[in-house]
This record gives sequence, structure tokens and C-alpha cells, in this order.
Amino acid sequence: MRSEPRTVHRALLREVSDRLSSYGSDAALARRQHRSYAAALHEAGVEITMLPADPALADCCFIEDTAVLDGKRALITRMGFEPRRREVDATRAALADEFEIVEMEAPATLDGGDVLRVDDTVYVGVGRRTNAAGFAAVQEFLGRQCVKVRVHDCLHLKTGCTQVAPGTVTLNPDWVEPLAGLEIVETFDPNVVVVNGACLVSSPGLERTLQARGLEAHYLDISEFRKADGGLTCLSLLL
Ligand code: CIR
Repeated sequence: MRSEPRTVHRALLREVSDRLSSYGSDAALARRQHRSYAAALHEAGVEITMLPADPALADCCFIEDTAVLDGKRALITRMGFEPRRREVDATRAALADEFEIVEMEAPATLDGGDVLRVDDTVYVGVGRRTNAAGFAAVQEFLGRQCVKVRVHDCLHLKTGCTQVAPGTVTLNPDWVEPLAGLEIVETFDPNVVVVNGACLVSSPGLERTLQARGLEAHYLDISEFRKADGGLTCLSLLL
């Protein structure tokens, strides 16, 4: 079914750790890019809650991976890359007052970047970070069947495919097999954030393609996050 996208009122972001530089990123430039990202969300009508960075956690700004939200429930993930697992503590603490917290248990692993909603269907990437038990755990949490997607040659499902409009996804076919029944905008750089009618993209080419389709696309430079394998969706949890 094709439903209209929900309005997003709030988002959780987490500041950039100096340790992001372990990926060769310039942490100061990454912070400026992060501020532009937060400003673009704010411009789209989203109120931002910014959690402080943990200087010991290089990847803490990639907060999308720490939880899967469903209404007022939050599944705290058990991330596929063990050194990242402590990142969930700050997310759990930030959500606990308002969300019913569910913990993912071993042997399940799942990163939030592998969970993609397109209209009323939930696709879950299984690959480098999310395993079969993680797929089962997210299905149990959501109380519904999800569609398993094999992810190859990219980190997460959403690295290779995101929703851009009702019934339409951006997708890099080298990384993700085309999802049946959907219109596909093929692009090298498919990770986009769509909020309240605005579409944030990280390549000027995709910005032009989407604008030509009548979408309100805005290019953001996220060069310093790319060095760490991060994209636009990774930098927020949309509440
Ligand atoms: C990682 O390897 O987990 C981080 N360096 C990048 C995480 C990016 N997150 C995402 O695509 N959802």
C-alpha cells in the first residue's frame, strides 16, 4: 500500500567524536558538515535533540544504527560491529522516558541502517552487520513480516537504497537488488533523507535528477562522514 509520508517533528542526533579522525576524517570539518545537516533538518521543521559525543567512540555520530523505532517503542540494537555496541547506552537513556524500550539479545545483530521502510513495507538488509537472528528479532519487535534483502558490496541496506517518494526508491543496483514493485531511480549515491517534503542528498547529480522530478532536493556535503562509510540517514534517528 502507498501511504503518504508521516510528518517528522523531532530527531535525535549525536555530536561528532574527535576519534572520527581515525578514519582519516577532519573532525573539525565533520562538525561543520554536521551543523549544516542539523540546520537542514531544522529548516524542514524538525526539532533537534543533540546528544554529546563520547570521545572514545569514533562512530557515535552514526546514531541511526543504535535503535529501530516503531511508534512509541524502541528496539535497542545489538550492533554487528562489536566496538560500536556501547553507543546504544546514550540512545537508550535519551529515549527511556518516552519510549518503551526493548533490548535486542545475542546472537542477534542488527544495525539500524539495515532497516528500510518503504510505504507500508519494511525491508531488512542481511549482510555485513545484520544476521538472520537480527532479521527475526526485528520482525518480532514490529510484529509483522519484513522483506529480507541481500546486501552485497555496501555496508547497510540504506547505503544502497532509500525511499525518495511514495512507491519510489533511489537504488544502486551494484549494491542492492532492485526491490520488486517499486519505481527505481538508479544512482551511484542513493542514501537520501526525506523529511516533511524536503529531500537531503549527498551528490549534486542526484540533486539535479530529483529536482527534475519535481522533488525539493538539497545537496549537503558530507565528505568527512563518507570516509567513515557513513551517509545522510546514519546521522539521525527520526522520532
Ligand atoms: C561503521 O562502520 O559502522 C561506521 N563507520 C559507519 C556507520 C554508518 N551507518 C550507516 O550507514 N547507517
